[in-house]
Amino acid sequence: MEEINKAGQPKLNKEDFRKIVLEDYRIVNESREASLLGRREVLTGKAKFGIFGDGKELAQVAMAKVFKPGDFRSGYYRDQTFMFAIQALNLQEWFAGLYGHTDSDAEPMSAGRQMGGHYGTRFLEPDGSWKNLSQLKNSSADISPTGGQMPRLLGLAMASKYFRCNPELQTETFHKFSEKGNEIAFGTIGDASTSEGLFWETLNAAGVMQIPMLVSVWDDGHGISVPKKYQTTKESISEILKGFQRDKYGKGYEIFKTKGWDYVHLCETYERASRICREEHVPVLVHVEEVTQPQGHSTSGSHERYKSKERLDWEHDFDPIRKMKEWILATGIANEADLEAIEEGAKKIVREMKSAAWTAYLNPIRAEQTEVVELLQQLSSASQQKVFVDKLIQDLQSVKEPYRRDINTAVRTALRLTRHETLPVKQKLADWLEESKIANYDRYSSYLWSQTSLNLSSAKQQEVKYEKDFKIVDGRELLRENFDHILAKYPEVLIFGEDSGKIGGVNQGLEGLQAKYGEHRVFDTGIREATIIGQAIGLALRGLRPIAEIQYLDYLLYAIQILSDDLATLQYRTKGSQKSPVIIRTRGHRLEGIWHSGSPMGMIIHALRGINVCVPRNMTQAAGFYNTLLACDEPALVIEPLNAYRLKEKLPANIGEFRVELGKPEILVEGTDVTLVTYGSCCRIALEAVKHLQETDISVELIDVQTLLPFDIHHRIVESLKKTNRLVLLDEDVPGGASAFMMQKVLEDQEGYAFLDSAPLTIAAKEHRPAYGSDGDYFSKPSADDIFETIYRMMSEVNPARYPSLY
Ligand SMILES: Cc1ncc(C[n+]2csc(CCOP(=O)(O)OP(=O)(O)O)c2C)c(N)n1
Repeated sequence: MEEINKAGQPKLNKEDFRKIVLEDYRIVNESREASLLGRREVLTGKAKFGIFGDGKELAQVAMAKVFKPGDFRSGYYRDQTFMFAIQALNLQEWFAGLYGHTDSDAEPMSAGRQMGGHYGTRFLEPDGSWKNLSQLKNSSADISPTGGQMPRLLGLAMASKYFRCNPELQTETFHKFSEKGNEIAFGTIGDASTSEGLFWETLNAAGVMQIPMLVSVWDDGHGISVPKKYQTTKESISEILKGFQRDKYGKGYEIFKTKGWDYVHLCETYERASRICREEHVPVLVHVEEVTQPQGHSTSGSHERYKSKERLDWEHDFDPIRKMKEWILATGIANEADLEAIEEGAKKIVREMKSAAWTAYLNPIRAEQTEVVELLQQLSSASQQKVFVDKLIQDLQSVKEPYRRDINTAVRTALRLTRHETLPVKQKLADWLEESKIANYDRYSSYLWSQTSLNLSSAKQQEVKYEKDFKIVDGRELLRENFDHILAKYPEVLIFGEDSGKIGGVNQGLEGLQAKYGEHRVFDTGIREATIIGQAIGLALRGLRPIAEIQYLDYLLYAIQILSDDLATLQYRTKGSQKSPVIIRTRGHRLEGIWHSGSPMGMIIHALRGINVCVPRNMTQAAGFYNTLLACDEPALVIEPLNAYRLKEKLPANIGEFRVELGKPEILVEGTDVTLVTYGSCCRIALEAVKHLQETDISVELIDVQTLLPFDIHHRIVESLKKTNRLVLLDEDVPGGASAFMMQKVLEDQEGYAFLDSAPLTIAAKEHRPAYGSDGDYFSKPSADDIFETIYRMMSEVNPARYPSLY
């Protein structure tokens, strides 16, 4: 192997070489046995779904050899062998994942939240502080959407470049994140998933940025049943990427081809590929061809349905483990008996680990089953419903491998059956249910939001202050001053997006900041929203604080998939063992035209639970949000009001320091007749309407919610309702969008219905996108006239004499 012969490293002696080869043989055999047994576990019903790494074993042990502490993986569901080889996962944990064991010590990848085959390591201590990532072999947490691992990979790789070129970060504080940027971000992807746009966007961006990203394509010729001829031009990803190869005409990629059954060539290839990538910070693609998939795609179907006999025969003959064995025997590294001993050992250990994982998964559930049976027996002896309760007991006892839902249903059914009886044991059952609810909340619903000491509740408001002779500036200047302070204060902050660098943003909120802080801190990107977000996710996973710009809110749709699938689920799908406190900066609401005045807030808040959504009405509030968010460890989207960059605001004396609390509405006008709830650009229009309403003797309490996620944490709005007894919710989303969300929050969560004297109303935009021009705006979005008339009519219904009909 080249690493031994040509890399300038001391040549391994024969015995050490033999040990390495046989150790690899052990790993690949154990991994294969795990795949085989894993499939059986699904077919017998113990596990729900299985997707395994059989056929990809050799490539992954080869890749693991060059994966160093500090490196990162962003891959997909085929990578079990790699995870075993870097010792980031053991066999028992792997089976625990298959069973969905909810204890994160037993199943450290996702605590049973993700289906098996979705890998990840712990980046955080239990208290949410960072582990020393430079000393660990790290894997970001997988997601199921094909190609979805690519955007984050870009950021993981880019972080190395940032750490390498920024001396401010080569200090003690940042050592746990990087050793001068010497880390590679390894990506893995199936050949068919290279058809996804995310793959191409990522590949191009990494080539432009020249970052240490090493992508391996496991090419087994199919995406489930669909062969390469329908996936890839010329049926070869490395062939069509030839234009990306670096050469005398410019920087680019180093591209390698190798074969999934050729152990020696794989090891040599990864040695060369990783050296270039790590030392020169050049992106590399390794196309691993001739890969097999012995058990087919997943447990959902069989590959005999779509693979020809010739292909199946070839896969049999070119099974990578078979080929490795042939090579070992041919070279005399070991004999048949040695290898058989390894194979038998692999079978035995996998069986043992499988049983240990199953027992560990089942025992606590069985203990609950026993406890509940005892309680039900007590109930049976006291209840008139004995016959029915006994049947429940019998049914529950007969379940050999119970789910928690069986036990919960038994308790809830028992309470339902005995609803007319007063029995002390019923309290015990209710207490059991309550405890179970708390424990299952932790198992299945915790960590959507940060649960660390740096979560939002830790960052209290810091009032904005003004000098006596404050300056009046444009909104954009206020923001720029604030970003200037942020960049000076936090070396780990970097701001990037389309036009964000040289010109400081199309609205110039960053004007001059690239010149002041350097191109590595404030910079332009290509037009590639999905990977701007992915870049930010990866950077923040490595301890940096990216502020990623999406030029207009309307273009967030290009990134909504990755925000929703990756960022919003990250803490949840790892049960808090990874975090990525990305800040996304964008601008929206009303301006001009279909794609520059959107406010699709309902879509956003429904897709992005897990990300905070701030909707400031002006740039002072926006700046206050940025300051708060940087003190916390949660991801957030801040939507600046597009029409407020040139509006005048007072320049705060404590710019860069004052903080606006999330989830805390602000009362803009106090009133007694109607509570009007809104946010963002609608605040200014509402203010105008409120003025006119005052002239007709209608007193409106105007509330700016300021953030939609979280929404009015302290239930301030219902306090207003107690006074006014009337509720109007206003925004410029479609009807039934974020205004309906706000209504549900106020009426249901805050129990506002109890205080209403009039039917609650929403005022929203039309169902279509906003038309162009001032008239387009007037007839598409709620105007001050619309607001005035809606509220006036509400009052006219209450008191027609005082408020006669208008027309
Ligand atoms: C966005 C998305 N579309 C479809 C799927 C369903 N799906 C899961 S795996 C797969 C095939 C992937 O094939 P390939 O990338 O070659 O990887 P392999 O499974 O062969 O290793 C498909 C279509 C998905 N998970 N995500």
